[in-house]
Amino acid sequence: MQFTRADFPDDFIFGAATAAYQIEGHSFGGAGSTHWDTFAATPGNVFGAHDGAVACDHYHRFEADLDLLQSAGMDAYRFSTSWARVLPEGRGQVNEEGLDFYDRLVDAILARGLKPFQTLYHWEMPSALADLGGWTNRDVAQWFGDFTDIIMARIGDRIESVATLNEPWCVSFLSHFLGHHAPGKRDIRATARAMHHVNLAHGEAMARLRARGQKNCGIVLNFEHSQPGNDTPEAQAAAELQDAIYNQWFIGAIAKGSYPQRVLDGFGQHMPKDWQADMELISQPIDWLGVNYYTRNLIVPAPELPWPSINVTADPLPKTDMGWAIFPEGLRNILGRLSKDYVGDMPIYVTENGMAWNDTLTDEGVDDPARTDYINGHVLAVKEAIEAGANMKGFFYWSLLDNYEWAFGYDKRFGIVHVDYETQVRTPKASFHALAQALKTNR
Ligand code: IFM
Repeated sequence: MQFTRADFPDDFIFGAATAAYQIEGHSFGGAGSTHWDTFAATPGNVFGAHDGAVACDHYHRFEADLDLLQSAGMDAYRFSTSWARVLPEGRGQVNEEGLDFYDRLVDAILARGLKPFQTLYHWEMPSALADLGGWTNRDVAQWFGDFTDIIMARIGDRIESVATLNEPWCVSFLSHFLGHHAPGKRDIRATARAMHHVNLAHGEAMARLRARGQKNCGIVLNFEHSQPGNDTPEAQAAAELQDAIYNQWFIGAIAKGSYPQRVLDGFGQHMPKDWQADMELISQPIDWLGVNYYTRNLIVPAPELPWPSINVTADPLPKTDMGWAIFPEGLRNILGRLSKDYVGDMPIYVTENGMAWNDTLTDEGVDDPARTDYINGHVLAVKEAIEAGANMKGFFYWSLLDNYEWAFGYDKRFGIVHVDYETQVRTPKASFHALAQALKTNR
């Protein structure tokens, strides 16, 4: 790595991120069915019909996994608390075993001198609520608020920071318009509703957190570098529309209380009635912003398609195993833009950044120089953003462990720790050691 801790402010933290359904093993400990279980059980949705039933068996192995994190010299651990583990039916009867698990997890994080960064929703909608329309039902905001109260009453006294939701674009657009994630809908009306209700649920959860006196409350949004695929005015307009849908809709609602007009022009008639009245709740102050960044997309017009009439075109840049172009400049760019146009001096964390690679485990371990380069390039981009004035407070690698990569099942490996899914043996990769070495250098 070409950085050490000395390149960052004293209070800048390094960590790694995971999410409940992707690592815990959802069949353990009395968790209820989620829409990912049924989506995965439906042919054609998920590579190999893989699901999160066992995943990395983190439910039983979390102590050893946290030891790894600590041994890398990290400062913090970003994890999520599964709604369906705590409330198997999404509301009503609480699963005490689930609460006990998160209690033990938080204590174990603290015992290792790590800061617990919690995310309340990382995509496992309880099936019983999915039956009622999930994110398309306005009541989801109250259901989510109730879950927030229940889990925070148990662990809120010990966590460092809490995010309401992870990547609302994925929760709504990717899952209800593109159909790639559960619940696999492809419906513009469902999309408009989900894109508003996910913000409303954020607002309701924020209000509940504030009422409890919870500190350090924020949200994790995903951003990409949306760039015109050629130098025509039509490609420019297509990229601006993609940027509005992906990069502006959520932060605009939260930071400014408004939605981009060019998106409303496209699906405004499908928005829930009187959505404007919700914008005050949605735009209440947050304490920090989490930024997940992975790639850029080259956008071209697709006039033959209905709204938004855009497509992604081939990118000449080197790609990760997901086919995602590697473009650290995009991270520097979005961090600068967010701090200038939306959040000012508010603390910003890179809450996810990482790459999938087709790793090979040998007797010597896993040699993954491409991942080390990826981390290096993106951490240096964060350093440049700090130099340009962004109030950056931390960087979390995605992910600590190889894990369940949603529609790609266990086929894609993002971890700095290799997981053998047959034996559950963990092997830190060369990138893990490179990062640990960089973090060992004292300030
Ligand atoms: O694995 C996901 C994670 O759950 C959310 N952000 C992107 C990661 C890689 O696709």
